[in-house]
Amino acid sequence: MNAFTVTETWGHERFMSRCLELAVKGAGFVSPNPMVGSVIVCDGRIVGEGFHQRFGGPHAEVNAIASVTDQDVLRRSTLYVNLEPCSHYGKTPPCSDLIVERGIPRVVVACRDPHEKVAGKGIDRLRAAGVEVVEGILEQDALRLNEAFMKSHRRRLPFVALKLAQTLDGKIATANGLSKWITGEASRREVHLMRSRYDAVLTGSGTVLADDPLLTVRHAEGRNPLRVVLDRELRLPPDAAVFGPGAKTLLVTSNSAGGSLRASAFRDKGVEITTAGEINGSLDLSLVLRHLHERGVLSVLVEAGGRLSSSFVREGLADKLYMFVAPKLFGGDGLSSFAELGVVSPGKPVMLSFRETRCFDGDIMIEAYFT
Ligand code: AOF
Ligand code: ZN
Repeated sequence: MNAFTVTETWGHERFMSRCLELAVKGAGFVSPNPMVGSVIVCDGRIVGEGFHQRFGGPHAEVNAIASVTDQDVLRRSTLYVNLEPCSHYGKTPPCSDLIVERGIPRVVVACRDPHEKVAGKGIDRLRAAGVEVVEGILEQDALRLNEAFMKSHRRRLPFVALKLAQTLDGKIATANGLSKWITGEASRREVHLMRSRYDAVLTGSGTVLADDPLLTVRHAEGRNPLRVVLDRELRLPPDAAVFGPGAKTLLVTSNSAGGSLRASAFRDKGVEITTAGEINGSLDLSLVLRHLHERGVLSVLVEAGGRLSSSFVREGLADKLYMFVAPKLFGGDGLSSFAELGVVSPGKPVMLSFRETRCFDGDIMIEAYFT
């Protein structure tokens, strides 16, 4: 690489990171669409910006282009965007057509769009019209930003993150099952922010019985996710907090319990009930996830105990872990954050890769990916 291209790549990265910064402003508002930001650069300066603000609204490129009033400037500009411009008629017309119409000569893209109606066609459309397209700038960051959107389109399953709060010696509760509150207030605020950015938050009947959580967003700004409760035997009382008002709740139970008289008490409260088959005496988690995918859920935050969290890991359904760690010890009689993972050899553990650590007052949060 000569000095000129090094400088040029650095310039591309600087403008693309601004796109990513803008895109994040849509977090919690655009799903099931992706978070997208766009900037327009003329003579080395940003002359226009835009991002996708809410589901069904104009795309980032449309907003960025609209922010530039001088049409001659567009004909000399480069448009940066973290996702390939679209080529299809969805809720809005194709952005690649708009770019061509406005005579923008160059487009810099971070990553391709996995949406089956786009998938490379947006870039082809631009190139066919003579627009220069540079690809792959900050690609990994862009893929990570829209990890839920990417997985949903590629695998037809939601992105699954597990959130656990444990002591330094890996315990999520004392021996009698009590767990409130292991981590402090700052950690809890962060969890509420996370909830607002996930489409669904999922828990099991054990956690509802032990903690009676609301699973809504209260200590942060943002919308409530869909609450999903797994209760195979329908043993939960309909007056548990998670079935109350404030957010929608989906109760998943076994085929046999779903038709029972008890189920109607939940329906009367406005709780939606769906059934799933069982595997070895537990609800089939991949069926649950497929059902959530079909109803447009891109991402699921699992806030459950050691058993359900472990099932997601054992079945290879977990993508990410947020582990909050408090500087406390509960000792060997406490309950472990993960149970029964089936690891028998230290040479064959469940492997993760650390992504980031953050501090929340006295606690640490480790973000890691299952590999
Ligand atoms: C967005 N915002 O900034 C970009 C998107 O139904 P539509 O017309 O809103 O199209 C949604 C698809 O368009 C979306 O799934 C993605 O493939 C593509 N690009 N979408 O919502 C944007 N650039
Ligand atoms: Zn578009």
